[in-house]
This record gives sequence, structure tokens and C-alpha cells, in this order.
Amino acid sequence: MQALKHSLTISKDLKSIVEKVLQLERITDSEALLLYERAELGLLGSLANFIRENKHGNHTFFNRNFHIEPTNKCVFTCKFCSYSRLVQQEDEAWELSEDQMLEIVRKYDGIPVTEVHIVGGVHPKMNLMFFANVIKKIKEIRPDLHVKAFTAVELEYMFRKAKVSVEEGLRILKDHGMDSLPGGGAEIFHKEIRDVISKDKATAEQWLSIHETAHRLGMHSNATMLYGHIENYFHRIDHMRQLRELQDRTHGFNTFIPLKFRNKDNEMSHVSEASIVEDLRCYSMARIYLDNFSHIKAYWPMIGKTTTQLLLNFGVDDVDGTIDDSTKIYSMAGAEDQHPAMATKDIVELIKQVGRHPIQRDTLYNVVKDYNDVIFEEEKTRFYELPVVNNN
Ligand code: V47
Ligand code: SF4
Repeated sequence: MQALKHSLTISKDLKSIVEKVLQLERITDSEALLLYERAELGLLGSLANFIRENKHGNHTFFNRNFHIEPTNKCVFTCKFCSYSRLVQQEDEAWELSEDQMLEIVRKYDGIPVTEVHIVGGVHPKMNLMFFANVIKKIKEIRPDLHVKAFTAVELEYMFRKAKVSVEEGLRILKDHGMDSLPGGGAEIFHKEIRDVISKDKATAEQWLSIHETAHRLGMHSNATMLYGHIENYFHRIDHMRQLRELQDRTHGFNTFIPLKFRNKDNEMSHVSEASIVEDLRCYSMARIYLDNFSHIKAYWPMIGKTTTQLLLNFGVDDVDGTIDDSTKIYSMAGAEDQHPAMATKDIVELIKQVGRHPIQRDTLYNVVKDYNDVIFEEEKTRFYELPVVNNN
């Protein structure tokens, strides 16, 4: 720690804040804002990496999962969304039947995935009991699969339509086999921004209350933040403050996932995307500020594989999963990877290439398998095929 402190050039006004971070003390909102505004990438990255290594050493987590996106038809009209189609629209729209969703699950027979992630548009006809029954049938096919399903936005609409309270709705889904909630729909909580980018869907208060209720019922969840559009640093800190406060009360969040705004084919295409430096700064600040979150995740289909590798030195300890080309949210919004899928071997290699230690986890971060010393058949072949270098 002393060495790190001496190797950093720190302006006077930031010294006490840096001192606090290095003592693993919580920083206040105003300290976070000052740090965000004044600190250079090198300083933020060093601090974030210090915290990351303090929590996890070299370990870097990934899971083996796939997504089901039941529909991209949506009653809401978020301006940043490239994926949704209006309910009556036909072009590039889809709507999966129960059988089609179960067929996707059956495709993974014998493949050791541990999680299915179910998120989509908000379709008025796909109601609470429709989804509760789909989940029940998924569990009948694959009882060991962890079902992480529905953003708070989808849930708020489903419960309102079914005229049940948040608690009743969550209990129904839990009783049918839902295990946890993904982090989507959070966007930016501050009203000034939310009213512009996603005016008609669940409010910040509703998002937070659904997650708090889920935590109290024993379900874990994730949290996200859509950054790099019209918000500023103040809005990001304000967003993270509300998550940090909720986490203090429940300890129910597994991970925090900053989601980079992508600008292709949506109503905010005129807004430029954040630079890579800003991406690294954003993840670093998340790691520094959210002291009560165990994990910070880079979702590689959205941020890209190379930036994901960089981020493993800027606070990130988790790279999500193999995905298996089962999501369209980011490819439709302009992410580089148009068919996001990585074999376990590729994800392990991505992590090892930057000197980190790959660990397969389940949704709740239990260790499934340590991959550090695993040599894949393909790797072995490549290794043995290397020309023998004669040093004489
Ligand atoms: O809420 C939509 C985002 C989210 C764009 O919990 C966009 O493990 C960038 O929440 N540019 C849904 N982002 C996806 C999501 C998620 C993804 C991966 C893992 C987990 C998890 C959750 O996608 C939405 C919104 O914030 N989004 N459009 C866009 N143009
Ligand atoms: Fe619908 Fe979600 Fe897209 Fe908003 S972000 S329009 S809620 S699919």
C-alpha cells in the first residue's frame, strides 16, 4: 500500500480521499464526485485495482449460461433502445411461444450450463402466470438450472396487470422456480435523466422497491447503470448512492454492471458513445465507490472483449458468461460482436491472457471449477505443435 501511495502523483485536494480509499474506508458522495472530476485514469485505475485485488486477488469469475429473450415487442419507448419493436410492429420483431422457450432449454441437455437469463421486451399478452408456468416447466426439464429472470421493469408491468402487490407477484414467481433477478431496467435513477431517456417505464423508486422486496424474500439480484449518454458524473454517483444504501440494508445484490450506451439505430443515435478512457474511469469509480458490492462485472457482449480484458485491471473481477449467441440486445445497438458466444476455452483464454486466474462460478458466486491449471485439448495440441527452438 505504501509503495502504491508513493508511486502515485496526487494533487493536494485528493490526498485525503486517496488515503481513505487505501485504508478501505467508505468515501462520501462529494469525495467521489471530486475524485471523478479531478483524478486521472492512472490514479483511478490504481485505486480500483487495489480494491479489486484486496477483495479477490487475481481471481476472475465467469459463468456458463445462456439467454432466452421471449420477445422484443415492448409497450415502452425508451429512447436508447435499438432492440424493442412496438407491439403491432412486424419488422425484426419476435415473440416466442412456451414451446419455443422450452426447446431452447432442451438444446442444453447434457451441457453443463448453470444459469438461464430471461429478459425481453414488455409484451402485454405475456403475463405473470404465463411466465410463472414457463419457469415451472424449465425447472421440470432442468431442475439444477438457476433461473435469473425479468428486470424490475418487466416485473412492475406484470404485477400491475395481474393486480398483485410486488411481494405477492415475487412470491408467485419464486414458488414456480425463479431464483434471482437480473439488473436491467435501472438506467439512470435521477429524474432529470430518467424522464428524458425512459419516461414511461418503472420509476427509480419502483425499481429499488422491487429489488428490496426480492432481497427480503431471499432472492438475490444484480444492479446495472446505463452510462455514457446525457448523464454526467453527478447523476452516476447519485445512481450508485441509491444502490449502496439499498445494499447496506439488504446485502442482496450480487454484482454491479455498468452498461455502456451504444448508439446504433435508436432515438439517441445523435449522442456519441463514451471513449474507452471514460469506460475505464466509469468502472474504476464504481469499484471505488461501491465498497459493499463484492463484484463488478464487465458484460463482454456489450463492452467488447478487448475492453473487457483491460477492465480486469480497472476494478472488474467478473466477465459474465459464455452466452452462446442467445442475446440480441447489444448486437442490435451496434456492439462489435454480432453473434456473442464464447466457448469456455475462449473465456478462460481471455482471462489468462491478461495474467488473471479464471474461476467458473454459479450465479451466486459459488466456485464451480478452477480453470487456472486446466489445459484444453486444443491448447495442448497447439503447444505441442510449436516448433522446437534450438538454443545451441
Ligand atoms: O436495462 C438497452 C440496456 C439492459 C441499450 O443482470 C442498452 O447479469 C446500451 O440488464 N446501449 C438490459 N445498453 C440488459 C441487462 C443485463 C445484461 C447482462 C447481464 C445482466 C445481469 C443484465 O440493457 C437495459 C438497458 O440498460 N440497454 N439498450 C443500448 N442501446
Ligand atoms: Fe422496452 Fe426494455 Fe427497450 Fe425500454 S429498454 S423499450 S423497457 S425493451
